[in-house]
Amino acid sequence: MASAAEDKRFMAAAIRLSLRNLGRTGTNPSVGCLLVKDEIVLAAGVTDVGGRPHAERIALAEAGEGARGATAYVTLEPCSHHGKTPPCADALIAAGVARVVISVLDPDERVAGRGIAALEAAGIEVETGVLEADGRRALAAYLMRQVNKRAYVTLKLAVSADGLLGRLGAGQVAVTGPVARGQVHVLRAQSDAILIGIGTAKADDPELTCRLPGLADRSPIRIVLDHDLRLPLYGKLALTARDVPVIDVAPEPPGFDDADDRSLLRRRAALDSTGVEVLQCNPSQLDSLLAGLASRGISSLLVEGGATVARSFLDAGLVDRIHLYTGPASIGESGVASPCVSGAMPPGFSLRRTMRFGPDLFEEYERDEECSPAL
Ligand code: AOF
Ligand code: ZN
Repeated sequence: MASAAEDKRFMAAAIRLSLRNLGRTGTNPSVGCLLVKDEIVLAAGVTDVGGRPHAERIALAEAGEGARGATAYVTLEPCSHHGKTPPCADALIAAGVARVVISVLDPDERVAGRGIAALEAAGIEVETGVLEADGRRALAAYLMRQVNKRAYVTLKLAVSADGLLGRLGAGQVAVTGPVARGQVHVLRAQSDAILIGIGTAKADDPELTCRLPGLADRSPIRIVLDHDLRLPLYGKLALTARDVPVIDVAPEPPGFDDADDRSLLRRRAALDSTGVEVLQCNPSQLDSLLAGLASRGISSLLVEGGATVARSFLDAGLVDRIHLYTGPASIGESGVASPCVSGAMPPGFSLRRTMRFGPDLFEEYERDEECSPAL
């Protein structure tokens, strides 16, 4: 019988493994599973790209007969439903697994405790809630969409030493170095969608794709908040919209009654012709936008710019996590102030970890539980 410390050690490894396919499993969570016997890992599985096969099936296939009598460490309760794949609980039972250790219960109403019940009914010993806080963190986007029906929001800010985000009218200003920028590309790869405001789209002409070697196939959907349909037709976003989707969020369709409306309609038709999708949703109603994105299967949203957009998400109470990068250089005059800087964060957020990427400081802040929607 494994000790509590051993259970935590193997669960920590399973959680770490689950991060491998974060952002690549569609609406399905990226789950990690280890099969362990006599303190030796026999097999490991992580939910496959696209969401199937599930983690347990991959690990069981690898272990073969060796799974008999083993302990399975799974970051999410094994499924009990016949969805696109048969239940993992049945597969664990059939393989003769003796014990199943789970971090987080699955809120999917087709599962919700039934996975555990099936395992226990078959005489398997089940332990739940092991490293649950870490497990929830790794599954946060999935849990947010399942339970709260909205996308989980990470706000990323790159701030100069004097607390500024960039220089007005100067286009992209390098605030952080290449290692920190590489980290942002990893974060992009783990996110289902990335969002900026029209001001940033016009000033910076960003591409917003993930351009790290080995991760270039993992670009998120790109979203622009664009009240007046001003997204440049010949900017990088519109020009690459047929390769990586771009959603331009604009208010209700205009009427036909005045010249302004007619020009909006013309711009809309022009955007359509580039492959950009115009999504009708008031860009000021961020909660309905996040709900709309969730209903399209977008669980994680990375908000990347600029100050106005960051502030509106913060003011609406819709930021779940902040990734703050602080570079060593100052921007000085005509700089745009960041809504938050190291040591002066909005109330309700706590520092969770700090790292150095070359000359840059990275800090991750998480929303305090009492200020977060229930997960
Ligand atoms: C597991 N292991 O690795 C994952 C699970 O459409 P399906 O059949 O793929 O089912 C999707 C649901 O399965 C999803 O909502 C969640 O409840 C569960 N995901 N379960 O046992 C896994 N990814
Ligand atoms: Zn399953």
